[in-house]
Amino acid sequence: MDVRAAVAFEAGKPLSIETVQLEGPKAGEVLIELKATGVCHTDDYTLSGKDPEGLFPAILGHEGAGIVVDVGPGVTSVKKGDHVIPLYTPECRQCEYCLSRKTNLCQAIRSTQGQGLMPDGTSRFRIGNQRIHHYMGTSTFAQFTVLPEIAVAKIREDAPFEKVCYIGCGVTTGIGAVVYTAKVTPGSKVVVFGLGGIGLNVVQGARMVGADMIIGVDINPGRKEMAQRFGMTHFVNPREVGGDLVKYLVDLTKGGADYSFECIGDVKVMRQALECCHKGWGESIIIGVAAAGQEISTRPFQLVTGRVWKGSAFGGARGRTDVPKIVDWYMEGKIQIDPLITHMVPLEGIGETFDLMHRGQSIRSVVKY
Ligand code: NAD
Ligand code: DAO
Ligand code: ZN
Repeated sequence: MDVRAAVAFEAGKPLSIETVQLEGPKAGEVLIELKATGVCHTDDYTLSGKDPEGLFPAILGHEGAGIVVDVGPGVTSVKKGDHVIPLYTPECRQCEYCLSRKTNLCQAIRSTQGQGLMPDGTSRFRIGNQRIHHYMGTSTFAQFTVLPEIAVAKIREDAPFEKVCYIGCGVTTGIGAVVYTAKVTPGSKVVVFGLGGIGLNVVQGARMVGADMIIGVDINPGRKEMAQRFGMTHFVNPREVGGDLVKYLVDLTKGGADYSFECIGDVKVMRQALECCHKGWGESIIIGVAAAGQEISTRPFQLVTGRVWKGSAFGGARGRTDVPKIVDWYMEGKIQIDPLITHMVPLEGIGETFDLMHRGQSIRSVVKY
């Protein structure tokens, strides 16, 4: 079928709106009509050419929501008409990783997904004879996309697509890191470094689980008001702290954070996030993705004395199980999404959303199909 899509032909070049040909679903796969997609920093990172694993030409996008319009042979978990969120982290419930219950990093389709292909090793997108790669297994910058059924979460039908698409990445990454990775306990002292599309969701996750002190750290004072609305109790601008930021935060928390979250992707900040944690038990969760080749460091004694360094991908969420629950939390008013969606555009306006992101003027832009 012919599908309108924003195609990334080359690194560093703007996306181009094209008509592409999409082949239908094969065994175990579903065809989804996307209704909305968020535009995330990771799409921008890949488009910029800085992502060493970036493949071109490709259809980017990994934060979508839509409706199943066709299913291939053998599909049992979803049917035509179901509302779904595509998952860049699938959940097969059968691989060693899924069965371990220790990780959400299902490996069932990992190798082909990393090559920009469907599990049978082919791409379903092309323009004439030119193959177009899939991206993160989702390719949501297209009106229609094909995914394996293990990579779609079925959600309730009254949830608005243009809001819950954000649960496909940013919301789940932030809230999940609090709930599933760190398992933050009520009464905790939490420090969140970076109050963007991810960090604000960490803040609201911390509030949801009953943290007492939620300190937000950002060099952009413009983030303070929104973070307060999401539950931040104290704001710290590192540029206004006279001396050592770590000491300042340890003093503010009277001994150190129970949990800290790095939501920037800066290896120097990752060190500060670990070292502001409480001796003996403080845990620091790295969410930010640092540039290729970067390394983290600290004095090993920081770990010997009980601080814990962890990472979190997609908030540690098991997509098919946890994403529908997060949609419920939104629909029940337990979490907010609407204020974070600062811009909404048609597919033709997608280029502008990257400009807004570069200027730090948006938190999340959504393309509504
Ligand atoms: P964003 O740009 O919206 O937010 C980053 C914030 O950090 C901004 O408000 C900025 O002002 C602030 N900041 C920058 N440098 C700072 C510094 N030195 N000290 C304090 N604040 C600083 O980005 P985002 O969309 O929230 O994404 C954050 C990171 O999370 C990115 O690296 C992204 O790639 C990553 N990410 C990770 C996952 C995962 O599963 N682990 C998923 C999605 C995104
Ligand atoms: O299993 O090795 C693997 C792949 C894990 C991918 C996790 C991605 C998490 C962070 C990337 C940012 C997503 C928008
Ligand atoms: Zn699996």
